[in-house]
Amino acid sequence: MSHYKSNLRDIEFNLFEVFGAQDRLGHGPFADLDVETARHTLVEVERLATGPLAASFVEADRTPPVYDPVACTVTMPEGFKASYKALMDSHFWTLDLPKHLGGPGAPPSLRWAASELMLGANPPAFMYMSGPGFAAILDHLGNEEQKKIAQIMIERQWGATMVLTEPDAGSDVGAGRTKAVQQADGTWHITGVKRFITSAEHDMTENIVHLVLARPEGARGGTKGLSLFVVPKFHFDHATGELTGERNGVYTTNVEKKMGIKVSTTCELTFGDKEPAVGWLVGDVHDGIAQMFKVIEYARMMVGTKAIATLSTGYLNALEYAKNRVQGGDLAEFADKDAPRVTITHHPDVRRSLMLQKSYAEGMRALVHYTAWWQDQVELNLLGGDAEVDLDLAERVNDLLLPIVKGVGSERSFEQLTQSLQTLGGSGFLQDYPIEQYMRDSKIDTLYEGTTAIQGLDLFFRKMVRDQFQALTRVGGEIQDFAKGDAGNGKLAKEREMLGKALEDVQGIVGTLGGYAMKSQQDKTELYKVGQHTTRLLLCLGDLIIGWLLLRQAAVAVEALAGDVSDKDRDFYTGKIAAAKFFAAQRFPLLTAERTIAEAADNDLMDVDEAAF
Ligand code: ST9
Ligand code: FAD
Repeated sequence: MSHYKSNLRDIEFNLFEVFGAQDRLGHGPFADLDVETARHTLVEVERLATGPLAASFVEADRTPPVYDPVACTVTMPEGFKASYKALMDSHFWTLDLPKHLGGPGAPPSLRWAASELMLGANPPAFMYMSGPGFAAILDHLGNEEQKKIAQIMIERQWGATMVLTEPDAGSDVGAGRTKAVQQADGTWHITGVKRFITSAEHDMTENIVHLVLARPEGARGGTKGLSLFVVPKFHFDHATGELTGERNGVYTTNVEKKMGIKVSTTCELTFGDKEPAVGWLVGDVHDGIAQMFKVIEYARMMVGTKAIATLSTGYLNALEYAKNRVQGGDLAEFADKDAPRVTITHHPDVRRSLMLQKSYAEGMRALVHYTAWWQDQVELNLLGGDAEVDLDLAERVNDLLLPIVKGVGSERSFEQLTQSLQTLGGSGFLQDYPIEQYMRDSKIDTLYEGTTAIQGLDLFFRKMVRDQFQALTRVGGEIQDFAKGDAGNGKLAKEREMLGKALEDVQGIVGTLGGYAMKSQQDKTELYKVGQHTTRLLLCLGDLIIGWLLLRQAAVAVEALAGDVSDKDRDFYTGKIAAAKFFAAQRFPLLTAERTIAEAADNDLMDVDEAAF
């Protein structure tokens, strides 16, 4: 039995019933991929995900990769290798590629829909698979020779990594000390130690290409002094891709032992200790941090989607257990000790918890699809299709939503997975069920690709203040229009009113933090008040958007239920309405309290002596 419980019905609901992918598929730049092919693709991806991809989930956790410190190599577990091979043989990794590199011409919305299924079943396999995706970015940024390297990476299905972090440079990437020295032949020699590098060593591909941030000799400090280099594990003929047999001087000198995603190798990489570590400057320009952010933006969306996919399968596992577990009598019959025993789905507290899990899992899936809709608009603009909004706005809104997908997606998923585990009682704590592993495997999502604190700072300072609130105004306007409209045929009137109040509360928090930021021009310590509340803002804006999207889904469901529907669909749509109403009733009122807290901010906390903590 597969650990992975997919929710293709809900994915298709988002794609076709809520966000209208049928208007984009089969047209313009996405002409080669029509609705029927898209649906077929998703069914096939689901088959792969719940089957061969999910098959190594437990083995990969219990018998993790083995590191040989003498040879600096890693042996991967056999079952995981089989999952990885099935994934590569499926060629679904081409979905993310542009057409000139062999992609099928799929819009981001379909790509993320398919990615959710793979990420829910086996996230490390998805990450090892990303070599061709890295190649697409190298193709975009690189010079002619590097574009050829990108093609070789795809043809030969090489692995790839993103290499930023150092022992003293985690969130603060600009503190990196890894050095690059230019050689007479135009190449660069890299020296230094990077840590925590995902997929940097394994035995599943012929070569691994590292994209490395390093500081050229004499370059300025901070992120702006960093450049991006291509550093392969093995040297190869740049025209044919044939390995020359020569080792490049980049070695994995340690593999971390971790809480979760144990099969994903997390490597210390040492450059230039033995042979020189030869690198090539990407695109012949010194613009490393901006170039690396092309990878990071994708990876932040990926991490959020991974977390949400895990919550979804966690919830569905919990639901299945709850429907079968008989324990205790109906609360309304509490005086009758002989009353029949019931399944735990009858207990109000279990129902509360299950509905909270459902509303976050489905509301955050909608958040991924909403973000992907904006990404579709970006691509339509770039590829000459009929976009509904212009490129500038599409990019701004996508930028605004990324920290929410990543930061809120990871935080709420982990939080709600504790609820999924709780649903199973003591059994949840056992390795007989997948949820304890889900929790261990998903904790990383709040940490890598920028911790939650970093997402909160990014959201407020870059995506709001620096954007002059343009993207936020657009999204706020859409929410306002929905709240003031008549969606739901009278059945969602109370919830739309609550949405209006929730919007006001979140706008209140934004305004309050904006006020502190303004005052910081006179008194720099006002920024501490902002910094104490950026994570709060992130989570509150997340709840607002999640609640709004759930209500949009509920409005679609109300309409669908007015027509002829199958019994299965009746249950599905009824569940949509129930989740939206529940979320509005139980989460929106909390935003008022959050606003009160933000408005009452002072700097007392900053004055507490460290010794008093
Ligand atoms: C990691 C990997 O954790 C974990 C999993 C790996 C999985 C790998 C597989 C997935 C990859 C897939 C491959 C690709 C597939 C593609 C397929 C599609 C074809 N947005 O604010 P400033 C830039 S890796 C955009 O002054 P500080 C911008 O250029 C480790 N750009 O920053 C800016 O210049 P300007 C992850 C942004 O104070 C410049 O940076 N580590 C953004 O110098 C400077 O900005 C982290 O994520 C943005 N949001 O530095 C580090 N922000 O302003 C977290 C900045 O002129 N720390 N830029 O435009 C941070 O993000 C910090 O805020 C900091 C601060 C380092 C940026
Ligand atoms: P720190 O930056 O030391 O943060 C410690 C705490 O302080 C955090 O809670 C953080 O939120 C908080 N904090 C730090 N600075 C601030 C601030 N300015 N304001 C508010 N709070 C702050 N890196 C790569 O380059 N490539 C990879 O492939 C990769 N894969 C990884 C895989 C795993 C399993 C792990 C654990 C890490 C990986 N990383 C990778 C590194 C990862 O991106 C960093 O761990 C992350 O960016 C945080 O850095 P740090 O661990 O040094 O924590």
